[in-house]
Amino acid sequence: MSKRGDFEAVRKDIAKLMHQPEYDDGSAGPVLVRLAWHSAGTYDADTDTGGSNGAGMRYEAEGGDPANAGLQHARVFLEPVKEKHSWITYADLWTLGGIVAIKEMGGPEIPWKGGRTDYVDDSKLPPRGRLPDGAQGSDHLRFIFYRMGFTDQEIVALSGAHNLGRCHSDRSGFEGAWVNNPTRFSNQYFRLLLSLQWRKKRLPNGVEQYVHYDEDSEAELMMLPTDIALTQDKSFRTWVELYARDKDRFFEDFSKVFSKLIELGIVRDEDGKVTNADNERGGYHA
Ligand code: ZEM
Repeated sequence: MSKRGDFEAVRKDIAKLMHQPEYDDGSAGPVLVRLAWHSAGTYDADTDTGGSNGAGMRYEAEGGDPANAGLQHARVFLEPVKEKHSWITYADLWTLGGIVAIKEMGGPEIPWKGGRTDYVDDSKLPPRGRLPDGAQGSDHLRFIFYRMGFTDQEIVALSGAHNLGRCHSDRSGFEGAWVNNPTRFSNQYFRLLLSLQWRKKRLPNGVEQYVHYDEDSEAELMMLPTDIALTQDKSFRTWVELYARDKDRFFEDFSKVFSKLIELGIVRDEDGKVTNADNERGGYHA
């Protein structure tokens, strides 16, 4: 148990659980990043519903969304941290988990503030279908991400998270990793998107993705149809090209946009205190 509000102590314990020799590529990092993203990426700016407040994935309505398949692994990784620092809310823990994982995998420092609530406000629950579908194209990406208030540039920067981790046929139906070293944060994803020949492949389960056989590593790399769409759409492509040649700019922009993502629907006063978290019921009160 740490002192209430000692987020440094929590960060340290999250960093310690990153190394998971038995899991995927030996790291809890990628799935932690995906948990943070899916916890926040249900936000709808018009109706002010969804977002990380409430940690709704603990419950079937959101946790059982097929889009969230596999994220129980991330929640299980974080459970000992929650047990040790029981004062932290799940909503804070899941977003902080993503931040710490990105840093531990060599990514940028991302501004993070606590104060999210675990109180589930039924009027703020997101319906299913708010998260993107990898089988679609650029219109769908805009439909999903404009709803959250993101621009084309921000959509491309966020997509750079596909430097990390992999697809699992038993979770999404897609299969494989985007890059050769999927536990190291870099701009490799953008470079490979532009430099390799991607051919469409239909998997035995009927799902279509793009693949490239890499001679050096003797591994097949993959891209989702939505990833390929970023190279085919004029406005998106400009940013793919920029991030492929300028890693620092990618890190800088990714840091900003990920920070924006995990603040969606969180309202703060000038001291940074969250004003729309019901702290009486499941919030963090220092
Ligand atoms: Zn992902 N993502 N994502 N993504 N994602 C997967 C895996 C990961 C899309 C998508 O359909 C998928 C963002 C955006 C988008 C990560 C981070 C972020 C998988 C594979 C799919 C199908 C899931 C599986 O089978 O386990 C689509 C269509 C997106 C629209 C642009 C954004 C934004 C992210 C963070 C900023 C990460 C880290 C993974 C790897 C997870 C893992 O378990 O290894």
